[in-house]
Amino acid sequence: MKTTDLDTSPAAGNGLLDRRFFLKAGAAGGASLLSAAAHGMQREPWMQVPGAGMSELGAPAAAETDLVRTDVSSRPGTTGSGVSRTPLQHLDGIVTPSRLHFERHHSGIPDIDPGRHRLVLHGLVERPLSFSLDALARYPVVSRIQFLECSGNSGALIAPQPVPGTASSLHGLVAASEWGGVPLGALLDEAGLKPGARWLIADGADAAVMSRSVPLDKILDDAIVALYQNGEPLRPSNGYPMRLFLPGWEGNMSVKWLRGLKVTAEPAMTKDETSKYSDLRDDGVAELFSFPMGVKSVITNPSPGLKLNARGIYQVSGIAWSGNGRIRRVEVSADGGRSWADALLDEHVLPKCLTRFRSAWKWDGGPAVLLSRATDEAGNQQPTRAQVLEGRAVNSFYHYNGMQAWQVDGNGELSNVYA
Ligand SMILES: Nc1nc2c(c(=O)[nH]1)N[C@H]1C(S)=C(S)[C@@H](COP(=O)(O)O)O[C@H]1N2
Ligand SMILES: [Mo]
Repeated sequence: MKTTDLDTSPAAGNGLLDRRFFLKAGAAGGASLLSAAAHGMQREPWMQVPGAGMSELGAPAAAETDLVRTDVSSRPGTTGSGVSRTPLQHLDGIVTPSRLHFERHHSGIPDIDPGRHRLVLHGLVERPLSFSLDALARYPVVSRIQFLECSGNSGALIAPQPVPGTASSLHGLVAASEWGGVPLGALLDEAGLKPGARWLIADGADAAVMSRSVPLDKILDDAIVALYQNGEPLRPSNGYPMRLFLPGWEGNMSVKWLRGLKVTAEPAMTKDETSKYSDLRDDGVAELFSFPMGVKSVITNPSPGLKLNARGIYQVSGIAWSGNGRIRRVEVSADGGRSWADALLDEHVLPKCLTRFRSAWKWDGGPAVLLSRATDEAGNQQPTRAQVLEGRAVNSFYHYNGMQAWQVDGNGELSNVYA
């Protein structure tokens, strides 16, 4: 089927096509027509010798040099106090390979002896308990595919002028994994809550002793002590041998290398929930405990660094997520937000998970501004940048979930702009 045979009726301005386009358009992609020379049918060198053997550990194809975490950086004078970012623009689907899951450490990755590590549950409980890794692994495990996002993600978008960046450098502190672990409610049941128990203070076995207060109703709702990530035991950078995982809530609260769980009546007001991870308003009030991550989306392809080489039909694809539940709808604009068309959502639309969306777009070779906006099942619509910044103090950067605009210039290069 030639592209010209396809229904390219517009769904919104500047070339956005109906989202069902790709369902019927098998041949809209970049395959070249088979010539008489039948290029690609000769016996290539790699067909003339037996291939390589098996190996104990898999690795990506050597040619895929972009499949690395980006912007790996640590604060001056430290080795492990910083971040690395998920290369969002080089991934598709919804699951992030563990080796590309972003990292955020406040004092590096501790070298934990799993045999000696203990999780201690104490405070307002009838029976304080201590769990070894073996003991914990004997409890029933549940698993779910869910996102983890640092609340500092996308904070660069508060800059008064748009900073140059890629989907990864601007938004790469988000990832989704299949997290497996023991529901924390089961451990609390065993310990027995005392009257007045309302909060749980979780702390980690790293030198930063990251500690956060979590309301007990969240714990009883869907918190787990995660032991597995994408089917294998957690990786050291993501909390081995165990971490707290709080679906949909700001990443900071999912305490890695989980060591202490203290049941209390009041929050502990730790440094990590007062001076940090709080939202300063322009009236001087700091809002504490902004737990669920707001509804958000970003177009990952095309995006800066991925050039459009020729005019024609493209698949515009990206990820959307919400800490409030499922994504209900994603819309895409190619004219800077003047008109919108519904994107197609991939089959897996899971609660508190990345959802992959796709739109068909016919680039006419001229300038365009691509945007996406997501709506979650609770009815929250992703705000504009101006809406997010309203009422915020200057430099208040946590929990930024505004729409991302990518400008396409006449050469097919993309850049971060404010629409
Ligand atoms: N013990 C401990 N837990 C921690 C941190 C930390 O530095 N120490 N960083 C937090 C932050 S700010 C985030 S965003 C997530 C990042 O998890 P990841 O490194 O698995 O992506 O872990 C959280 N849990
Ligand atoms: Mo974070």
